[in-house]
Amino acid sequence: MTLVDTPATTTGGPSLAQERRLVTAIPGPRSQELMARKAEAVAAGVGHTLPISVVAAGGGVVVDADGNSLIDLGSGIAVTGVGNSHPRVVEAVTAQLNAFTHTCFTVSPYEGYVAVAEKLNELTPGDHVKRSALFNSGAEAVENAVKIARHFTKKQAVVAFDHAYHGRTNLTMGLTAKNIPYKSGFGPFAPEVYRASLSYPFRDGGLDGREAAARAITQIEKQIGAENLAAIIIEPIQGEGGFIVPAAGFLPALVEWANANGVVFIADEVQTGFARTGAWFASEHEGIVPDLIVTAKGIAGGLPLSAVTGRAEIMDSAHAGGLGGTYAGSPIACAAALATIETYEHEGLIARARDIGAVLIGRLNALRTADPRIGDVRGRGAMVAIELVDPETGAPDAALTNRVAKYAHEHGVIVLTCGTYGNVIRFLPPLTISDELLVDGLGVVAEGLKNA
Ligand code: PLZ
Repeated sequence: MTLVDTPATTTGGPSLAQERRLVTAIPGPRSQELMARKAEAVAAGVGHTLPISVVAAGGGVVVDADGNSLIDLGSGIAVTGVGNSHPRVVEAVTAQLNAFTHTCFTVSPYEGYVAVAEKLNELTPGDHVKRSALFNSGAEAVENAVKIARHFTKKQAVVAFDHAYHGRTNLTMGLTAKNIPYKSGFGPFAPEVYRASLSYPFRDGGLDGREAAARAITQIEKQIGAENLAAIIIEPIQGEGGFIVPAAGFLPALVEWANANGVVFIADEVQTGFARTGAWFASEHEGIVPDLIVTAKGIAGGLPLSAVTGRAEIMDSAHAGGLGGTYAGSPIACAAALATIETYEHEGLIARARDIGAVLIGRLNALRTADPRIGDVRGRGAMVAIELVDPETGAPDAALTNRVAKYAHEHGVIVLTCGTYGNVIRFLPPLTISDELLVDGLGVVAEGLKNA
């Protein structure tokens, strides 16, 4: 590979050339320069999957300062569902920037916030009366969902699940299962957080959904008691924990038990939400209606916004002034969200997520047939993963996973890993990616497996 001094691209969006193009090694010299500055300026705890210097992105590619164009199979962790710098989003944000940038919604309100709340109330599962409140990050919204559930129930305990990920703030670290890298040394964690067993079909010895739910419910009843339990929080498909799709019937049984026992059921759809899984929300695949639903990431085309949406009687239980935040529901993020939601609708991206899923599942299953190191292929829509194992023992193979990811990165494909055991490669492409790029990216991953 030759080192070419290509000028940086500065205009992103879908008009960017949709191609994998390597003009330097990855990371190239300019990226390395930035990483050297970064090491001197940024806290060492802030790490990177792929240490490049991004200058533009759009459609299905990310372009770096060296002129390399990489295939984006990560969407900045499931955020840019509509693609980076989507023209509708750029236009809406620009108009809002020119009108006003900030007032604080709890000081002097504006329409964008209310319009986003209306849209969320309409799109989320269930036809009951709903209310929404907006925040900045997924973790902040999870914290608020728990606050609201505690206020409503006058109870304190919260149950999260094995392999869960809910954020990096103190309460959400406590809800998160995995020690390294999220928790180690950062405690003590918030009290009254308990953990129950998940349904993990690849690793729980054939328990069906109802059986796995019965196991979790017994743990909850014996160790906590419904009379002390404010809320159950769960990702309908676990994200960071390994793209674990629970067995059919698991989620409905938990919802049924929560409803019958005065426990608020919170679906954390931060990663699964907004068209990603081939439905607006992953809860729909199991026909469940959460009491509260937490959204973020894909909601606003890359701008920071999150929300809690749920039953009016629960949401309205907090006293006036009990919910808020300086930037919560920023007018710019709200403008982006309205344009983003319109784009999902207008461009048929829910159906597109299902098509992407068919390509992913089809190709990955074909690979699996020929390669027993791929223990499992799973997911829904454009949220799909492979779990890599030792074919003899079924033990997780994190080293292989890292080699494959590294190969993909060096060959111009952004893939992310995840999983409690670090042995899962996940695919979360922007829903605006072309089939050509998707297939090319998967081909590189296949080569990586062959080479590893
Ligand atoms: N809930 C289900 O997936 C964020 C973590 C990135 P924030 N997942 C990506 C990292 O390494 O920090 C996430 C999630 C689920 C909550 C969150 C938290 O969302 O916007 O990162 O706070």
